[in-house]
Parts: sequence; structure tokens; C-alpha cells
Amino acid sequence: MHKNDRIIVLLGIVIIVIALVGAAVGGKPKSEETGSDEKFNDYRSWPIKESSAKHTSGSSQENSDETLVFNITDNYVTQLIIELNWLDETSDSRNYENQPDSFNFTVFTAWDEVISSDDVFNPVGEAGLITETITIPEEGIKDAAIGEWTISIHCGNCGDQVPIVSLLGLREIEDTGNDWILNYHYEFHSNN
Ligand SMILES: [Ca+2]
Ligand SMILES: [Ca+2]
Repeated sequence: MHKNDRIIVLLGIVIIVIALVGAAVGGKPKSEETGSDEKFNDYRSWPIKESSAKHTSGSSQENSDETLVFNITDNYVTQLIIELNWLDETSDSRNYENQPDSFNFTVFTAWDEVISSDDVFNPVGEAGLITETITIPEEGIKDAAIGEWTISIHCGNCGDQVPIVSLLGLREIEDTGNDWILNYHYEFHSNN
């Protein structure tokens, strides 16, 4: 081979080596992406903790709404559990039966979603209960729950006290509303 030809071949080899090294370096960001995925998964291995339970009591008139506002400041909230309890008044006498009262509530989440509970009547003589579990969407788990939450409690129809025995000539006694207790707490991942 002529001396000049050998130099050309050597240059060719050097160029190929540089190209291969370049390709290897070009692949690097992929491993960084894997690294950030691992970081995203970290919170899932953190223990689930429960916030302290909050209790609010109130009283509603028939066909009216009461509004509660609260704030969440924790990251990685997975779900919020809300419970509304009420107990209809005891009948004025054994000759009456207090007919059921109805309640429902609507939650306005920190990310502006509106979630309504079912409308529930208490069983006669027993407490009424509505439980709603709100799951935070996976894509918003880091901080979507942070901010202001509003719960609007609606007292609907309140069944009156009706005479059990009609022969006594007793009249119905109007039920104008009911007291209630709202409890809520939430669960979140925390490594503290
Ligand atoms: Ca009632
Ligand atoms: Ca009532």
C-alpha cells in the first residue's frame, strides 16, 4: 500500500472510532430518565399516615345549605374521607313516630372538581350517615390536594312527627330541621 493510502485508511478508522464514542455519549440521557422515574416512585414506598380527625357540628333548617371551608397543606395526599352524621329528634311522646330527615353534601375540591354525595334519609329512630371517600388523581398526588376545600351540607326534606294511632285525634308535629356532625380526615405519604 502506498504511504498516502495508509494515512487515509488510518484517518478513516479514527473517524469511525469518534462516531462510535459519540453514539455512546448520545445514549446517556436515557439513563437519566430512568433515574427520574425512580425518584417519582420514591413517595410510594413512604408510609401512609392519617391526619388528625376534624369534627364540626352544626344545625340546619329544612331545605337549607351550610358551608364549611378548610385547608390542606400536606403533599402526597392519597384520599380524603368525609362523614356526615345526624340523629333525628326523639318523638314528643310514644304516640308519635318522627319520620326520616334527608341530607346530602357537595365537595368542591382544591383542584375545582365538584363531587356530590347521595341523598340519604335516616332510618326511623336511627342515626343517618353519609360517607364519601375522595381519591386524589394519580397525576396530582404531589400537590393537587393542597389548598382550599369547601363542603356544602344540604338539609333536604325533614319528615314530621306523625301519630302512630290515628284514633287519638293527634295532629302531626312539624320537624323543622336537624343537628349534624361532620367528620373528616385524610391519608398521605410521608417519610418524616
Ligand atoms: Ca324527622
Ligand atoms: Ca329532625
